[in-house]
Formats: sequence, structure tokens, C-alpha cells
Amino acid sequence: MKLTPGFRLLSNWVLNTLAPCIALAIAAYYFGVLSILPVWQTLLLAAATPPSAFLLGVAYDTLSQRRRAAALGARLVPRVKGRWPGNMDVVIEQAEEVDRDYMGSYFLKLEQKYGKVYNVRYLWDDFIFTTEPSHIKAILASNFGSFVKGEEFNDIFRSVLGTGVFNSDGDMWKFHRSMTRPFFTHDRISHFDTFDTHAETAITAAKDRFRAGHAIDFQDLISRFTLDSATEFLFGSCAHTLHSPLPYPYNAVHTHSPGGLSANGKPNAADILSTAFASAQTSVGRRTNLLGIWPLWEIFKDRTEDDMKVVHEFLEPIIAEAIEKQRVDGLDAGEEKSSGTEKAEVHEGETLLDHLVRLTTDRVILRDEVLNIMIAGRDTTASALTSAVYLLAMYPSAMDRLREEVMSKVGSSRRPTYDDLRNMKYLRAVLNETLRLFPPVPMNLRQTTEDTTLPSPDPERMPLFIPKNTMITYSVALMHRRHDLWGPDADEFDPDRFLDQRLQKYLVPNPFIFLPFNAGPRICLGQQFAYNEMSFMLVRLMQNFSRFELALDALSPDARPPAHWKDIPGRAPIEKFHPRSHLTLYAKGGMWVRMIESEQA
Ligand code: HEM
Ligand SMILES: *[C@@H]1O[C@H](CO)[C@@H](O)[C@H](O)[C@H]1NC(C)=O
Ligand SMILES: CC(=O)N[C@H]1CO[C@H](CO)[C@@H](O)[C@@H]1O
Repeated sequence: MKLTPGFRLLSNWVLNTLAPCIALAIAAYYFGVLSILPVWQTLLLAAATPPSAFLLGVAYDTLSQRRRAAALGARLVPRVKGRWPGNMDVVIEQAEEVDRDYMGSYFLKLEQKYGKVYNVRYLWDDFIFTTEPSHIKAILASNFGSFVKGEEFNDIFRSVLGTGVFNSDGDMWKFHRSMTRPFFTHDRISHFDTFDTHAETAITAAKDRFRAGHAIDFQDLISRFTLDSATEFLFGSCAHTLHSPLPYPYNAVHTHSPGGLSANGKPNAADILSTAFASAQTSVGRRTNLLGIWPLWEIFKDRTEDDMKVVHEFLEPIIAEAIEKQRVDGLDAGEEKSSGTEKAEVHEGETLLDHLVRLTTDRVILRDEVLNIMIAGRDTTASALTSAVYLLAMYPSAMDRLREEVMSKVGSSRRPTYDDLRNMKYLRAVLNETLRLFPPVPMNLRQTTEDTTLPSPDPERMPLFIPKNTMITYSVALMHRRHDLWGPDADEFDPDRFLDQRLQKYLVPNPFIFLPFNAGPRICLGQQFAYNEMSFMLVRLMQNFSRFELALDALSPDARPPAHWKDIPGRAPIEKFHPRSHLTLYAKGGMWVRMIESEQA
């Protein structure tokens, strides 16, 4: 029988708490203390042992940290001082803020008090938070060896991702990365066919709705587009989520079947798959918010289990077929052909799965690997395109300029080529500016493998000591909006900052201030692929539509930006949607828009 995550955590706790009591009782018996002390005092002593041992441990740890820091010529990271023991008040406040917060504004409050890097120390456990480019550079690149995703992160993701490139460390990660990387280095022109087919289906579905007088949820539409595209290019078998009906706004008056239901009123296979997929990711997102105590929410059941069963049922026949095909092809070609370097090469028109089955026929490895890449690539790209459409709706002059570039470089109807996309500077600047303001992976997490140091933000002072096994969270979202790094207009949407003298002034001398795709050995494998997919879709949207409008009336009232945002500094007062994040950034309640069809199309 498989133990639930909650059961495993609880039994660990019981063992760790009971062990000192039992040890004490045995010692008492052995030394004959029992005959001196009455029984109730012995029991009291035993009960007091675990908490006292814990507090002694905490005190010893702080002393030991000071000594180890001094040995490295470093100082401790400033500690957040909450009002309650173990900073419980900070933990509770932060949990409450999750629903009201704007893009990590809660952390800005702590930052005002403690600086750009501080130790939140939840329940006496070190937990460092930083927005310093020099720290992120050390974590991801220059001191890569001292930081891993770590056991805690792996535990959270294991039931969904197994072990794959996204969810492993050390040699295991190297193995997975070297297995998948060749697939992404190839100039894979054939993807454009995939993008084109699905873009056309998506735009047709949207136009139908606009003509019927409805707004659409662009976030939903584009997530279907990225799921269909990803399933097709990863394993050659499209999930066809774009073919089921789009959802209607919460207030729509309509007589047809509601979104997500097929004609006979039952959810169809595609919807079941995408719902299960989304729900598994939401469960994992909840785990990351709850940190080390997430298993307590999963005492009776692993909350991802049912959803992953659906996802695995979708994948298994596809993988079985690929293995079978490889076996037959292998027999035809003879053994010697399928060995050595031949295996590692990626052939034109090949899917990732085709490529992987030549390296291994282990079903679990194949399934995990494909799933890792699907999760890494799908919601991120959908998130960026959703934010891009939002920003183009909010800033029509940027939309006009982007359309002008599309019309002059590609024209009103031709399908864009790889070279077209490369030569569209403004398009790139719009994408970069979108990724700066709304990075699809707003925050990330690592754990130290050894005692190490990070540079002091104040060059006058000693470096910062980071103890072994410490969790460290970094927020690129907050870093991307820092006025001291990007200039006084950092909160504004202005793609020109990637084209004019501001580029030389800020980004070129300090490239680590812009990290939507991470950096270093674990930099996003799909960066080029993502730029291609996003650019292709935006060009098609520019050809088909002349204007985007936010349909604020279609957004359900509980998903609208909260009133208190008017008092938060930065963009919060002007924002027209509620950005939230589980693993990736998304618009709470969807991104409801109307689009005006262009005359040429
Ligand atoms: C705008 C779109 C995208 C953004 C912003 C993005 C961002 C990121 C980030 C921040 C990471 C680092 C995660 C970490 O180390 O904790 C990452 C890793 C990764 N990304 Fe992307 N990504 C995007 C699209 C894609 C696409 C389309 C694919 C594949 C088709 C992809 C595949 C991967 C893979 C495989 C990794 C893991 C690399 C490793 O750990 O060695 N990504 N991505
Ligand atoms: C956009 O950002 C990428 C990644 O940092 C960079 O390589 C590219 O030059 C940028 N393009 C523009 C137009 O700013
Ligand atoms: C659905 C739809 O009308 N798509 C059109 C978008 O624009 C391109 C370029 O003009 C056309 O080829 C598509 O048919």
C-alpha cells in the first residue's frame, strides 16, 4: 500500500517526538531515578523533553551559525522579527495576503523594513528571500554547485512529475537534460505547421463568439492552443482541446450548452484531460504555498492522484505505440544502426517522444520526461501570451505600432517564417516588456547543499552567510520592477526600453536584472521555442484583429482587482485584472476580451 504524504509526515513527527521521551524514560529507569521522583514528575519531565530539546537545538544552531559565518568572513542575513514565537504571526499574515496581494506586494512591506534580502525564519527554520541580481546570479550560475532544487521541492512535485529534467538534481538532472537538449537545439521549422493549424482553429473559435456578441476568456483559449500545440509536437498526438466549446462569461444570457460540455451534456475527453491537468497543477501550487507542512492537507489522500490517473491514461497508449513502432523500426533497420551517436541525433519532423524512444524504452522515464516538458512549456507560454494581449488592449498605441511592423514585414495575410520573426524588433521588444512586467514564473526556490555566502547588497559590509540546507526564494517579478535597476519608469509598460538608450544604460551592463527564463546551466530549454510560438500567434492576431478591448463587464465581480490596491505603490492602482500565481502567473477569473476584426482579413 502507498502511504499518503500526510501519513508519512505525521509518522515522522511522532517518531521524532517520541524518541527523546522514550530515551529519557529508559535513562531514568537505568539510573534508578524512578525510585527518587514520583511517577507524575517523571511523566512531566518526559513531556517537557521534546520542546526543551527543540529550543536548545534552535539556540545552539544560531550560535553555530554565527561561528561558521565568522569563519567565512560573513554575517547573518537580517532576520524578520515577528511578534509571536516562530514568527507564526508572519506565517498567518502571509497566508491571508495570498488572496489580496498584488504581485508579491506583501514582500515589499518586509523589504522596506529589512532591505532587499532577509530571513523570514518560519517556525525557527531559515527561509531567505531575495530580489538581488547578484544573488540570483550566484544561485543560478556562478555558484550553481551550492544550490539545488532539493528534497523539499522534489517531494512536492514527485507525484506529478516523477523524475524528469524539471524535477531532479545532480547526475539524474544531467542525464535528463542531455537526453532532451538535442531536441531543442535543432531548427525545427516543422513546428510552424503545428502553430498555424492550431492558431487558425483558435482564431476561428474566437471570431465565432465575437460575431455572436460575446466576450471570450483569452487565457482559456490560449491555454487550449498551447496544450494542443504541445501535445502535437511532443508526441505527435493532439489533445484537441480547441474543438470543445469555449466558456461563456459568468453573466452571459444564452440558451446553448454551457462551456466545457459536449452536445450530449457530458464533459468530453479533451476537457477531462485539460481539467485534470490544471487541477493537478493547482494542487502542486497549493503545496508550494504551504511549504513543509503541505502533507497535513493530504493525510487521507494524495490530492494529485486522481488527476494524474487521467493524465497517465491519456499518455500511456501514446507511449506504448511509440515503443512498439520503435521496436518494429529497430528490427527493420538491424541492431547496429540504432546504436551510438545515431541515437542522439534528432531527425527532421521527429517528435520529442520519437527522439526519446531511441534512447530508452522505459515507460516511466518516457512518461515523466514528456510530462515534465509539457508542464514546463505549456502554461508559461500561455501566461505570457495572455499578458501580452492584456497589455496590447491597455496600450492601443503599442498595438498600432506592432500591427504596422507586422504589415510592413509580413503583410496582412502571409504566414510568417522563422526569418520574419527574427527580424521583427518591435515584436521582440513587446514580448520582452511583457515578460519583464509579468514573468510567467514570478518566483523560484532553491536549497543550499553546503554553507556558502552571497554578496552583500551594501558593498561596504561583509558578505551574507547562507547555512547548509537553507531554502532560498528569489523573485524575478519584484526584481524586474525595481526602480534602482530599471529606472524611474520601471512600472510602466514601454517596449521601447528594450530598443532605446535605456537598453545600454540598464540591461546591457547588468544582464542579470532580466531573467524570465532563468540563467546558467538550468536555463529554460524552450526559450527559443517559446519566442517562436508566441511571435507566431501574435502575428496572426495582428493580421486578424485591429484592436483588443478588455471586457471588464464579463469578469466575475469576485475576480476583479480589490479596492485596496489603490493604496499600493507601483502598477497596482491601474491594473485591470488580478494576477495570481500557483507555479505560473495567471489571471484570476480569466482574461475576458473583445477583439475588433481587421478589414484585410
Ligand atoms: C514564455 C515561456 C516560458 C518561460 C517564461 C519559461 C521559463 C522557464 C524558467 C524560469 C525555467 C527555470 C525553472 C527552474 O529551474 O526552476 C524554465 C525551465 C525549463 N523550461 Fe521553460 N519557459 C517557457 C517556455 C518553455 C517551453 C515552450 C518549453 C518546452 C517546450 C520549456 C521547457 C523548459 C524545460 C525543459 C525546463 C527545465 C530545464 C532544466 O531544469 O534543466 N519552457 N523555463
Ligand atoms: C529580448 O530578450 C532576450 C533575452 O534576454 C534577448 O536575447 C533579446 O535580445 C531581447 N530582444 C529585444 C528586442 O530586446
Ligand atoms: C479565422 C480567420 O479568419 N483566420 C484568418 C486570420 O488571418 C489570416 C491572414 O490574413 C488568414 O489566413 C486566416 O484565415
